[in-house]
Amino acid sequence: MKYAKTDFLLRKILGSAKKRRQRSTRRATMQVETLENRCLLATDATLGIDNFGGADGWDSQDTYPRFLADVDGDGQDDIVGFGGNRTFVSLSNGDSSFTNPQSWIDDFTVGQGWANQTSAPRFVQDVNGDDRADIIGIQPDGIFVSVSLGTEFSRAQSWSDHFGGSRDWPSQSETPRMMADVNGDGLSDILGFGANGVDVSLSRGSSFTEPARWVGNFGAADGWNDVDAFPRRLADVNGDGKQDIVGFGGRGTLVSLAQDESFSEPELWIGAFGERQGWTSQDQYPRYLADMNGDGLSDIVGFGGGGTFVSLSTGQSFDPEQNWIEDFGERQGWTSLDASYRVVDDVNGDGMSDVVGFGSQGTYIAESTGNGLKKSELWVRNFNGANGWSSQDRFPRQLADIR
Ligand SMILES: [Ca+2]
Ligand SMILES: [Ca+2]
Ligand SMILES: [Ca+2]
Ligand SMILES: [Ca+2]
Repeated sequence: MKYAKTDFLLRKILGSAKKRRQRSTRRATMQVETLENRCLLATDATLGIDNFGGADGWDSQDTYPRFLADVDGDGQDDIVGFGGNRTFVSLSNGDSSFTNPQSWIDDFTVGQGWANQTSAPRFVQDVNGDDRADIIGIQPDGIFVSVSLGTEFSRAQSWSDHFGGSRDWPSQSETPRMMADVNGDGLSDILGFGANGVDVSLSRGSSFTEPARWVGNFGAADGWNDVDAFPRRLADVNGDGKQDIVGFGGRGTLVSLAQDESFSEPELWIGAFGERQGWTSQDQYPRYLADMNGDGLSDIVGFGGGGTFVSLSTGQSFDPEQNWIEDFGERQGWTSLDASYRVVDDVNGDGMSDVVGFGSQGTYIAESTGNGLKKSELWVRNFNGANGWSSQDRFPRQLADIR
């Protein structure tokens, strides 16, 4: 296993070296040799595995998912990363920095059988109402929860026998399951986007209720048959404290508002950010919902070819989209969500969401001003493909090049 990992990394490096052969065969060979030594060192050293293993590990959001969520309840979002064997937390200091990653639980990772987000999705949300985000993971036999104790996560416990792998819930790509507070009680609930509609299980603080059908739409039967082509998100777009469904469909962006134990029928809120407007893939052109201007209504943030586009919510529709920064887009080198993960969340606690990008050198942040985004800054040299190798001059860029 250790050597397989090393081999895999070396293959990637050799692939990179081949591309550059004409320019600098000798240098490429030397770098590969250096790497081989460092790889063997890293994989042989037991204590170092999680740190250095991250070096070749944090390269897929599907296998090693990273989240932003407030796990210590100070109002600032922290980084939670599911590594090879441990789940790490880097707390936000609120002053343009994060603490170094610390292991909060030896669970919910590849090492404990959570192979990837497609087959074993994990979420980081507050399900017990103490304002600290918890870990929720779905396995074939149901939903498991580890609540945050502020400095670590508790042992995993079963909260529901539903929504696991079965005929009805084969995978996250066919039948995505998500979390959001849809009844406004402060506890995050479970939603399953099934073939014929959306089922909801409400959190009761220590378990989830039996599932109920809230809307007969947003499933494969109504054309939502591809999670990458037609992403669906949950966010409170009208400011009533209940999170609503936002679907990026063929015609544009559709909204179903959360009501009393149901969702309204979908309505087109803007003819933009949809497949026909060129937003053909969530991996290539990711779209999120986040409150960018601090008015309590969630807005659309889309990473397109030319940078980051924002469409503010009025509570009844979305305003025309505007380019808030020429960064984090395809033409700036952010070619896919898998290779260069981006997320939108409030990392400095001012109520306006910021853009966080896991780039080639580390974690970049562009803070929102309410009507634009400041120039991006490097906040922490970690949680990225180059983690641990960044002291080598050119190597981190080579890792980014080969994807
Ligand atoms: Ca909690
Ligand atoms: Ca709730
Ligand atoms: Ca709402
Ligand atoms: Ca807003």
